[in-house]
Amino acid sequence: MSKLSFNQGSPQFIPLSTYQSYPETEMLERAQSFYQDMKRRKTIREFSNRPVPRAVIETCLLTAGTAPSGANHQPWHFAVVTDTALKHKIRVEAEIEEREFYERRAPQEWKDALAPLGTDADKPFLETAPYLIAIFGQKATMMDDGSAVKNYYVPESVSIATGFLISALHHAGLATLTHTPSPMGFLNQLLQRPDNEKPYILLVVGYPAEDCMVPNIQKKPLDQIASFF
Ligand code: IYR
Repeated sequence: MSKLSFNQGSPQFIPLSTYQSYPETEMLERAQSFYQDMKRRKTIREFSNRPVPRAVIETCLLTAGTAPSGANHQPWHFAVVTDTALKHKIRVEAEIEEREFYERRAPQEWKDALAPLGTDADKPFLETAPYLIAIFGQKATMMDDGSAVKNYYVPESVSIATGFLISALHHAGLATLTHTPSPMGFLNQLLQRPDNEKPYILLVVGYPAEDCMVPNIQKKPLDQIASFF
């Protein structure tokens, strides 16, 4: 593929045939029922080892791939890990960073902020959960001919795609943890991703453990997260 063949050339438009409108009452019902469903989503840290069908993961990744992105460059890569030995290596590397974080790097203020979540440096879920999805952002897209096409708004694009992915997985009946070992450059090495890619999030995916507990934390009400003008 040449440099120009990526989203190339003058615009070509097609009719918007996929848009669906709803009567206002139905719109509100849909908005409310989606909110109720999304509100049930909780980040979990206790996973079951029950296997998850790969087709579900693949379909949710396709959903993530529908996210909007800067210049439609889709500057993301999802490295999906199920291999036991690889999960073990990821856990070992993540726990090295996490131990450093909790014992030395993190300022007290940060540790205080995390206290209600009950997190610590032990990350057994990195081996228990059936799927780990390492989400990379691509500073540039490498073309087949070896040239590089610069990408735009990479963190924004990757974050939106990750939101789609978390929502899709939740919708399918799976639970997630947006894990952020820091730094997580070890993921490039373990998952053979090139230097132009930066790992953003290690998404842990699976079913909750039988006796899964979650922190009793609340989301802010509308008047604290939005203003209308
Ligand atoms: N990466 C660490 C610390 C951590 C940081 C934030 I900000 C969180 O919301 C949760 C955890 C860990 O995963 O434990």
